[in-house]
Amino acid sequence: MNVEARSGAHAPLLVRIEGPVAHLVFNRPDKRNAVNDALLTAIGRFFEAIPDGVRVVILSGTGGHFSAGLDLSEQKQREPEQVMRHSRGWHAIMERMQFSGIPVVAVLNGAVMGGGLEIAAAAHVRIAEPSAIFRLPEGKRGIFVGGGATVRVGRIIGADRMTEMMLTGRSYDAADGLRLGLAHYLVGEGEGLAKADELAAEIASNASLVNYLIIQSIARIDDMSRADGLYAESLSAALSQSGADAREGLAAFLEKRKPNFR
Ligand code: 1HE
Repeated sequence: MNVEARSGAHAPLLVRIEGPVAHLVFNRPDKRNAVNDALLTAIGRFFEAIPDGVRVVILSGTGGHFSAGLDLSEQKQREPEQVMRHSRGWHAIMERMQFSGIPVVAVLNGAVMGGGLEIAAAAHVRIAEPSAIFRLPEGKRGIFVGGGATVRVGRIIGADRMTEMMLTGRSYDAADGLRLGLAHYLVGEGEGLAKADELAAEIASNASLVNYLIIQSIARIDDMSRADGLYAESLSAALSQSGADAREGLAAFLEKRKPNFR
């Protein structure tokens, strides 16, 4: 299905489905894929009702940039209540993306800044190209982050490093991003989508319940006490190891063949 045809080539978000993989492409190249309300809403709508058969999502941006963050031209003077509601709207959509149960792979190049980095941090697998620049420029714009960075970016690079990053407005390049965990892979320029396709095929071949549990359980257990985390791990193990997929995985290993999961 090609939703692009339905929503028009100028839609802020292009959606293309190829077998089990949905490609979501930020499509505001003239604005460096800055996230306006229309783009954010389109991302939210997709994750609210992921089409049947989709097992992995790949996020990327057109025009050599992932995203330059919040569209600052839409940010007229706002009352505290409006800012609060807007930020909570970002949180709701980022949560939906992180916890939909469908793994998300992000291809990062050019600007991965502000809200763009917040979106990337809600993805589960991040591939950087050498042009990627990671930055939280909010402090330099006279504002604080509001799209989930304190929780997600802070967990990836640590609260201490995020504090310094915001205070100084520094940029990290792709090699830094790999070292710090902002990216899991660093590939050549223009090679990110091919790597994403390769990883998506690998991820899609897992049992969908196991992908679901990996996504749901690990991040939540990270929020729990040690005792609660271990208990939740056992529950997740019990859920996964009693089903048909576990039988198939075990049988395939013993029969020296590839498993064929649901
Ligand atoms: C934008 C935006 C934007 C570009 N909102 N319009 N994010 C930032 O503070 C990053 C702001 N952007 C930049 O620092 C630079 O644009 C880039 C380093 C990303 C790219 O530089 P460059 O030289 O390739 O492009 P440019 O000429 O700066 O920008 C091209 C156009 O995109 C230009 O518009 P034009 O009409 O003059 O052509 C820019 O105005 C426009 N553009 N970035 C609006 N962000 C949930 S809270 C999250 C809070 C945040 O994310 S704050 C961080 C915002």
